[in-house]
Amino acid sequence: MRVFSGVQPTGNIHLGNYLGALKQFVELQDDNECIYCIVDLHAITIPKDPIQLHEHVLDVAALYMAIGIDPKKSTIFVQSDVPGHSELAWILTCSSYMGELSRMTQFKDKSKGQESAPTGIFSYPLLMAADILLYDAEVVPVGNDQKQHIEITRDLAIRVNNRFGDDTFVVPDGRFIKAGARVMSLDDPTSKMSKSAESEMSRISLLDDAAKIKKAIMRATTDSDGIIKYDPVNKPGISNLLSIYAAMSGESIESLEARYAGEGYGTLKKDLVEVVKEGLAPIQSRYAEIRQSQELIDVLKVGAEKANAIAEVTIKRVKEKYGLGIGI
Ligand code: AQP
Repeated sequence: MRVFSGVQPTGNIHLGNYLGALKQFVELQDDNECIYCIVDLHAITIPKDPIQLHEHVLDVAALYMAIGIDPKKSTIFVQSDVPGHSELAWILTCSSYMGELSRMTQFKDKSKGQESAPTGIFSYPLLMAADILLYDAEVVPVGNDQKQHIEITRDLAIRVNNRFGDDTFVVPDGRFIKAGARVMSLDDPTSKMSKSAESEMSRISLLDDAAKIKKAIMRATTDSDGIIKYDPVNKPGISNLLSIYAAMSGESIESLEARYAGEGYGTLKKDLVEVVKEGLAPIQSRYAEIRQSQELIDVLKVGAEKANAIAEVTIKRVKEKYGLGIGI
């Protein structure tokens, strides 16, 4: 299977990104042809400091490798190094409707309260659809928050295929995992953990030190009944901690509920601190080795060459279908 996914270089990758998406990236690379992108064009939908953006691109690339994405097995590259993403996004824009884009919940959330929302936030799903369709990807491992964007990608592919033939685009499927598919904010478990949330205590980044991990988990919002039970509707805080615990340790939520029955939240939180620290320690030490290395730049250059080679074939095919260019 051809697998494609990406992460925005908008800050340090957190447990939500890791458990919802990145862990799957690693699992999939042994039996599939995997293409993993750092989606910097998506990051500029909200203005970014250029020097910081560049650093974040390298941070994410180094984290990809630190969590176990092996450049010998998977292609790792930066989105803006492959012009086909922008080209296909425009072509898809011309096959899309304002109505379907206006219905995207992420657009509604991100534009809330703004008199005039940036166009990039509105057309973001078209660039994401282009990212996926450019590589004829069959499988897209993502967190639950991207379900709607996968749906619109499928709709666009089917619409264009109905017009020009089924050999135009591969219609992709999303791949969502159970535990960790939607990690919630630690200080407000009714909203998702996010890189751009103001409060540092809302998330654990993969590079956080032991003291920050402890502080964020011990302060995590829970309820007052003291019962350790997975019930995301009525007990979102403790349910979030249980699902992080399960995803990081591999132990099932049911087994955790049984093991901690009758214990206080403090005991569960203390143990979770250790589980998270142990899980992140090897990632952090590998990251420190890779981040300043020449190997990182070499991997991204080779990755861009490989990605461009695939993208150019798709762009040529799609342009022919639409009657664009003179076929050079
Ligand atoms: N809280 C989450 N739980 C599970 N999965 C999540 N993902 C993001 N947040 C959670 C998944 O991580 C992958 C990469 O996400 P992204 O960086 O491309 O964009 P995002 O979804 O917008 O992530 P953030 O952290 O919320 O970034 P900001 O704050 O910059 O918008 C995706 O597969 C996503 O599903």
